[in-house]
Amino acid sequence: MSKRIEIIGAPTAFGQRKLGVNFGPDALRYAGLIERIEDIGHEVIDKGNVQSPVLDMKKYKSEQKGLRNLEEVIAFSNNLYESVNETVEKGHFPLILGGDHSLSIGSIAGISKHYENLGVIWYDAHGDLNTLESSPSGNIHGMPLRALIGEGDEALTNIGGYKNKVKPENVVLIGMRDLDEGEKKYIKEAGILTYTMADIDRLGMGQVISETIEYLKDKTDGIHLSLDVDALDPVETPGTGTIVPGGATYRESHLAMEMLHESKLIVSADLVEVNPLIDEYNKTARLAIGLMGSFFGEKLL
Ligand code: 4U7
Ligand code: MN
Ligand code: MN
Ligand code: MN
Repeated sequence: MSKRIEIIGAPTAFGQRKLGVNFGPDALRYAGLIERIEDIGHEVIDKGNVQSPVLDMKKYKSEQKGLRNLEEVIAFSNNLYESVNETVEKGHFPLILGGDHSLSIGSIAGISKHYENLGVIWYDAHGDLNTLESSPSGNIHGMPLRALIGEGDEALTNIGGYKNKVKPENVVLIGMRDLDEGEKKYIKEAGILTYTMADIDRLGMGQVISETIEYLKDKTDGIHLSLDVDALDPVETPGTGTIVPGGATYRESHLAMEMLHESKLIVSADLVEVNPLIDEYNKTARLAIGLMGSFFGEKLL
């Protein structure tokens, strides 16, 4: 079944402190993302990049108290929300290219509006479940999932004019290996289904993805994939701002993408945290487009 996929570039670096992640969307385009998906037989429309507020270098580099670059993150989230919302209204598949992971606040706001029970698969080394109080950094890219669940700064939880975009029981975390203390506590309290790297070692990625699909398929009316490239081992994806050793392998990640494709349950995706300025000749973007190949149904034979 071929799809109409709309690519939405989300060139934001405001959620963290390493410039260059805002060039992620173009790094992915230049590595051949669009051709790769078209060759599978899908129709691809590139909507270009969402408008970003101007980045004031002095402010960006300064020490800030509280939520870093909050105003810019809010402005950017509103713009992205509008674009994603429009794509879903047209019935097309939104593929959002990041940009740091704070963009999911806007992207999922635009998607969840159209679903009663959106499932979310968070493929990441991190839970991104901090609030300002639990965050060791103040960086909003460590907080999007918690904001989407409805906790944290009022402006962030209310993007799109509504709250509680995602229910904790509709979330699955995969690839976890760097959770802050507050996040661990919250995961247990909220009962979020979590597969750490240790779980992946023991069960195997195939079992992890089967269980994930089984867990979400009847209680959700669509599933969003949020793919942070730091879920993979830094050997595969060095070009990302917050690397953590011991990640998912190349083959494990392809297997995950192939199985998600076969499930036919995924309605939208973010591909985030690609930073070409700290990469090795765009290696991370090249790996990521291979993953998108598997995710959209490319076959080896
Ligand atoms: B990413 C961190 F403290 N938890 O909050 C934080 F370890 O989107 C990292 O997953 C967050 O890359 C990483 O700053 C956010 C840190
Ligand atoms: Mn993340
Ligand atoms: Mn991460
Ligand atoms: Mn990261």
